[in-house]
This record gives sequence, structure tokens and C-alpha cells, in this order.
Amino acid sequence: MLIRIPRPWQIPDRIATPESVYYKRRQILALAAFPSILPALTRNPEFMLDRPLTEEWAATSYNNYYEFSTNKQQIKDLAKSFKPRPWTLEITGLCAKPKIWSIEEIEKQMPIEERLYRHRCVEAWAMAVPWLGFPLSELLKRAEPNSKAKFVRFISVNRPDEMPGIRYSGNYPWPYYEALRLNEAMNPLAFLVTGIYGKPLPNQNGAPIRLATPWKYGFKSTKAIVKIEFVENQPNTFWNTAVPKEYGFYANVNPKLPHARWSQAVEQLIPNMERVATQPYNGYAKWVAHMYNGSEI
Ligand SMILES: Nc1nc2c(c(=O)[nH]1)N[C@H]1C(S)=C(S)[C@@H](COP(=O)(O)O)O[C@H]1N2
Ligand SMILES: [Mo]
Repeated sequence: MLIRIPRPWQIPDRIATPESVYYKRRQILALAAFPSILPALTRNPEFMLDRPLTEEWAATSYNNYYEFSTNKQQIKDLAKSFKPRPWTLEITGLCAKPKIWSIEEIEKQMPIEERLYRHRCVEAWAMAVPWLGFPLSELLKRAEPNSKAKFVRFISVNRPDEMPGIRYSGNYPWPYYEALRLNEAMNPLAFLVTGIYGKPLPNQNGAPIRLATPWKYGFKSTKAIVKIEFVENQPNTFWNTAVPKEYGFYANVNPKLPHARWSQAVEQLIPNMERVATQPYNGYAKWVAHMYNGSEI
């Protein structure tokens, strides 16, 4: 694998400011290619970064998506023939107004905005990317969850024909599934993503709709979601079921709590793997720390 490894000082104008010429140009290109994301071109100033944005080529060619492969650099190619449209997302379970949404309805009706978020994989690599999307709460509140609803489950698409990783890693409990506590799902940081770098989400990043919960390890950010369900009791999750000793339910980023096989004190920024200190809640304590008492794993 030959990848260009830019040194930090060679990277042109990657620090994203609202005025970034680089970024404006991208947005104009995106608008020409995909007019329906016009409302997405508003960047929410609440969610800026303390570090450069990861270059687009890196964020879209180094992925985790076990339905395709365990090899991060192969996912982009293997996902080329995946068909993210037509697509429906079902909201169901303990709520007054269950509904099956088409992806087009979601894009039209949800308040699409752009947010710059850090992303921290449990394996210790990290990136910072501009997501397009909307708060998960916007979709959930329209379903009117009832008083029994305490958790929210997310289920990924199950298409073995299009996803070789499902065919060849038969031991995993497919389809991929995850969950949040209801108050985590309603937290303004929890974001449903339909685009990245001013463009529709590429298949390898979870098209057409994926979650971003930036205060948690990346495996909570379910890709290619087809179903969201309100439930009463804490549900099982894919990784907790597959390897219970290594992956808990909460999975909040915590530099002081090592993974069973490695430290979490340091993270490495793709693509040059610069090492930086891990921050509690991945730097999002201000938004989320109040939801926890510190014992969650
Ligand atoms: N359905 C599904 N969602 C998934 C995964 C997966 O294997 N399958 N991997 C998770 C992990 S471990 C990470 S780090 C992120 C990676 O997102 P990215 O490839 O867009 O960086 O997706 C998460 N969502
Ligand atoms: Mo991850």
C-alpha cells in the first residue's frame, strides 16, 4: 500500500474556518453536483475544531465497515457496487407515530446542516471531518416515543449479496446493530449523517445514512441504517455480543480506561498517524458529561 504521507506543514489550508476559500469552492462544486443538499451548506458554528480537518481522500479511503472487509484500505473498492438508493429507514417500537421514511423525504424534511466533528475509533486512529446531516433528535421526536421507551436501537442493512464481509465472516452476529440510551440519542451532539465534505455520503462511509456520536468510540456510529427502534431495556450490541470482554455498551472515549489489549491514552490522526493525547469524551465533555456518573463502560 503506497499512500502519500504529507507532513503537517505541507498541508495547504486545511484548517477549516468559515471563510475558507478551499471550502467555499468545494461547496459550489457540491451544489452543482447535488442541488438537493443546498440547505446543507450552512456550517453550524457551535461545532468547530481544535485541529485540521482530515483530507477528504484519507477519510474516504481508510474505513471500518466489517460488512465489506476487515481491511480498511479495501472497503472503498469493495463498496463500489453497493446501492444506497432506493432506501427506507423505519422508525418503530415504543412510540405513538412509527413511520417508514424514504431517504428523499428525510433529506427534504430534516434541517440539514454541516458540523465539523472529531471521530475516534476504539483502535486509536482518529480523524476530523465535515459531516452533513441533522440532529438524531429531530427524527426521533417526530415518532413521539412513549414513556416506556428508554433505549434506541440502530440496525444496519443486511445484504450479503452486496457485502462480501457478511458472506465471509459468518461468525459475526449480522446484521450490525447498536444502541444508545434515550437521553444520549436525544443529546444535541448525536447526529444523523447524509453527507461528508459537502457531498453525498460515499458508500464506504455508510451511505445513505449513518450515525455520528463523536463522544463515543467509532463503533457506536452505525452505518447504512435501515431501522431505528425504541425499546424498554438496554439492548445487546454487535461488538458487545461478538467480543464482550473488549467492548461495552457505553463506549465513551476515555483516555484513562484502557482497552483490554491497548492503552487509550493516545490517538493517531490519519493519514500521517501523528500522535496526540486522547481527550475525555473525545473533547465533548461540555455537551455530554452531565449524562454520566463515571461508572459507565
Ligand atoms: N454497519 C457498520 N457500521 C459501522 C462499522 C461497521 O463495521 N459496520 N464500523 C464502525 C467503526 S469501528 C468505525 S471506527 C466507524 C468508521 O467510520 P468511517 O469508515 O466513516 O471512518 O464506523 C462504525 N460503523
Ligand atoms: Mo472503530
